[in-house]
Amino acid sequence: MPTDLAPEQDLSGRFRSLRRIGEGTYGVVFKAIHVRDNVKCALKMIRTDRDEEGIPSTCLREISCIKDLQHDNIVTLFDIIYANSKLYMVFEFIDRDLKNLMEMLEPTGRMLPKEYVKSFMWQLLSALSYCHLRRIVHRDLKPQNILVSDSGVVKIADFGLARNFSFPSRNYTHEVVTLWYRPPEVIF
Ligand code: INR
Repeated sequence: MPTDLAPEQDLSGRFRSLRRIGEGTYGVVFKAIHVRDNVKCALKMIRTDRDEEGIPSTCLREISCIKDLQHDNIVTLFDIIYANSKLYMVFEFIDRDLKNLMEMLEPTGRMLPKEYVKSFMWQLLSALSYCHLRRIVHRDLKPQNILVSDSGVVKIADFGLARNFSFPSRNYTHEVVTLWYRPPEVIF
């Protein structure tokens, strides 16, 4: 698939793209290696040459939300690179998400031990509390957006639908949040 090679071609040898790992709210995510530092990272590629001119507002919103968030349980944005009409967000890499973990456990019939559930929950709530104190709402928390490291550290990703609510607005769209995870009051 040609798109799998895109980061390699566009980033002039700085990154070696390994595989496609997912699709964010917009843009494709690749696992890649920063060649010089030999560090694994997640490259989120955003096309900016489609129909609109410039960088999509959703993307600017995501960057402005996440760039100031520094917390052990929020995925770190290392860098932003603009090359060949594409914007790349360079993130720290984590091997799996909570959806993968649940899918691994399901066929075994085992459940995530209670201690893990408690620990994941604590980490998630501490990340959320950190966001909310800075008046950032994520608005799309779901297993795909919760990354889980080998050592059991949980990190929230994909701030593509996040909003800063420091300026109260009546204009929040209701169609936010993946259908399955929408609260009843939003569905009604
Ligand atoms: C994995 C993803 C591992 N790591 C999916 C994934 C499956 C298995 O999306 C991911 C990311 C990662 C990821 O390691 N770092 C980031 C995703 C995103 C940001 S985002 C950073 O914002 O959801 O696209």
